[in-house]
Amino acid sequence: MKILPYLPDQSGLAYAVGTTLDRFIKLKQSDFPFASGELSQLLRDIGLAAKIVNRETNRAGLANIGGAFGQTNVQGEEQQKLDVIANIRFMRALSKGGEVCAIVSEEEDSVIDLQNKSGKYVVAIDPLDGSSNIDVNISIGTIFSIYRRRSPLGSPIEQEDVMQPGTEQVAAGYVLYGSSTMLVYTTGCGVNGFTYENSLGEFFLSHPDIKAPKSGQIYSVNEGISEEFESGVLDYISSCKKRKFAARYIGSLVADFHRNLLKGGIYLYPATIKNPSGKLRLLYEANALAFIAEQSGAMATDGENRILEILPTSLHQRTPLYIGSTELVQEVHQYISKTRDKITEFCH
Ligand code: AHM
Ligand code: MG
Repeated sequence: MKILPYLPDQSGLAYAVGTTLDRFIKLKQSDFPFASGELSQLLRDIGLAAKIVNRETNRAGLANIGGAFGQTNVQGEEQQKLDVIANIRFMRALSKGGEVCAIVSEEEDSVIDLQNKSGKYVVAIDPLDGSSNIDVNISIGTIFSIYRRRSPLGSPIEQEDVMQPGTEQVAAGYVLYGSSTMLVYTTGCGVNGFTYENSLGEFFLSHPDIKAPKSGQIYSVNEGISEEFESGVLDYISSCKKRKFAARYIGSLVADFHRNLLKGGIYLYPATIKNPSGKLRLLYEANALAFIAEQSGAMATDGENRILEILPTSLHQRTPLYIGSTELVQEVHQYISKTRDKITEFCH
């Protein structure tokens, strides 16, 4: 009889590809000094809600639950039924878990105080981003940021708990409901991506320690509204064209960001006449992706300032967003500052 010894994974990686999300989160808990497991549980709750939303998303066409719900959200945009479903699913998961005291959601006008006296964390979430793509079977996503509350445990929620700059995030991530479903997150110690295996109902580590390329050849912007962009941004877009960069724009921030994170590229959503502060929301869209970008070696700004350092002043605050490969974001800055300087000179 021939007996072979079992040879464990030789890859040298502390966390091998194929590790389940739950196990990975548990193993990683030791990265935080004094971790009591609540953040880990919160991340697992998000993972579970993501599985449920993934199921609903896959069924959207079949069950005829896509389409307008006939309500508008706080930004006056038409709410899709799946937005509502995703919001309910995440709210439920976050409130039942017991780790969260307050939630800021794109779909809710006000901060939701969960009246959970022992909840240490505040979550800002866009439960289903890119919602205009639901009905046409194109990738959509969930974006989340996690903060530690600042006011004492047990006391009512304060403004300071919610209005924290992105630098204070303890974790952030996104779920991409695409050709496969992925969950990508960071707790400030690198970025890891997990792919969902439908038949097993599990997320498995598929993209350990993601590092964004320093540069790239993709630019992602809604050029249909470019007449409303400032001239520095237009000059930059022309320079991308001269260099024959690929124009790739899905119109789902998570999907556009994810592609550029892996392949190298830049996503731009500048200020426009219609949206002078940009379209995207600081608290539950830009901050999370900026944290992930920086953790992977990429960069995120509003054209001038680091996204993570912007002090929020309102819940649904918008910001221009330039995010992606560091060299490309730095380039667009140069173009923007050149033309802004000229305008300042002219005014003096
Ligand atoms: P949403 O939160 O209503 O879905 O809007 C956010 C989306 C982003 O996912 C996407 O990058 C952007 O809006 C697209 O905007 P536009 O259609 O103006 O290009
Ligand atoms: Mg959104």
